[in-house]
Amino acid sequence: MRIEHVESFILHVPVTGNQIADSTHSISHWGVVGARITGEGGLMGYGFTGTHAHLPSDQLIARCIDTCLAPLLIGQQAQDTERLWLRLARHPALQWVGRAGITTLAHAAVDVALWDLKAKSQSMPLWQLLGGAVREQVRAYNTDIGWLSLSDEALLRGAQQAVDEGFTGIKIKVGSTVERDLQRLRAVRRAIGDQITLAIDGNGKWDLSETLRFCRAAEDCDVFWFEEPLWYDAVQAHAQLARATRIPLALGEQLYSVDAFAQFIGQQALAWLQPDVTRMAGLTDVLRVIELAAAHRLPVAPHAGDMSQVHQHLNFSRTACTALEYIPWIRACFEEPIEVVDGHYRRPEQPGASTTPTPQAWTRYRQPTS
Ligand code: 0YR
Ligand code: MG
Repeated sequence: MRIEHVESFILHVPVTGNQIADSTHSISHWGVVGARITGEGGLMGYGFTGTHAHLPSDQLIARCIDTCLAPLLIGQQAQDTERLWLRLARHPALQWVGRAGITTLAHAAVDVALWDLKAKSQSMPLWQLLGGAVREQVRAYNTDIGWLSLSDEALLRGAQQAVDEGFTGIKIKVGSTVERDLQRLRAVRRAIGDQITLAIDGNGKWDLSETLRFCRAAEDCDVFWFEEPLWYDAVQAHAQLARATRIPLALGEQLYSVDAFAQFIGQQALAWLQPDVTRMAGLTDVLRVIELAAAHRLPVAPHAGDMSQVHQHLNFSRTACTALEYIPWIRACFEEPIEVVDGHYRRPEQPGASTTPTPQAWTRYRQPTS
């Protein structure tokens, strides 16, 4: 199928309660910055990256899609996802000015749109195109109850409510002060009992000495994983931490390349890998990380920059992907929204990658791309 048209789009969608914070970010909206690719015959594929809805930087991503990537795609065969991935990654000018960051996010949106188009053209949900379902149920863990901006009471109430709704896993944010976060972690563990997995996420805020102090005191809380405990690129420090604590370490949402994952694995710094199709250069590159994980017998829990619209297809079709984040902010924007029942994702059945926005979302949340 010949690619006829490529166009960027930007949606800004409010988050739960209109404001949330982790240790590093405070946001009111999630940015859905995407590409719509039209093939011959008029079939459309949608893909997007996830941002903090800052319009000037979102417009840089949109401009990268429209002016740098689109010209390399027009006239090409849409189903050639691997070849087109390399064509974009080897862009004669972008490779020099930006091997990571905005260029990667733009590439992510385009790559996912191509996979959506390919799956739609074969009338298959993406998980089927990727080889078929490997499991009946995909376990969801709820992050949306755990923000640092929540009061202690709201945190406990949300955690209890998630358990009552059937979630078997939750994740809470840390990275404020060691004392406050320890007290909240202990209170949540007491409230939910010992049958629910409880992960924590530092979003890269603390240094090694604070993190070590926290980990020593937190080890009796049965922490499922500690995500982004340290600065994102600090491979050696993560390896040192991994040797010093029994708490399993996880990260990936700030890594842009397969090589970066390979470095962390090589230093035995990680127990969980968290690649994201919106943060790496799309599904094509994340599939490589999943292969790498499988080769090292490491589990994968995709990070939800796509709010799991796309990642659910990975968890249904890849044995290494054994847990999936749940944050419901943008689900109502899509023709086939993610749906979690009794703590498990319902398998999507419509053709494509579950990335097609509804006409209502398209008019309600649309922002100018320039
Ligand atoms: C705010 N998930 C994360 C929120 C989330 C962030 O940017 O989206 O906390 O991406 O760390 O694991
Ligand atoms: Mg995280």
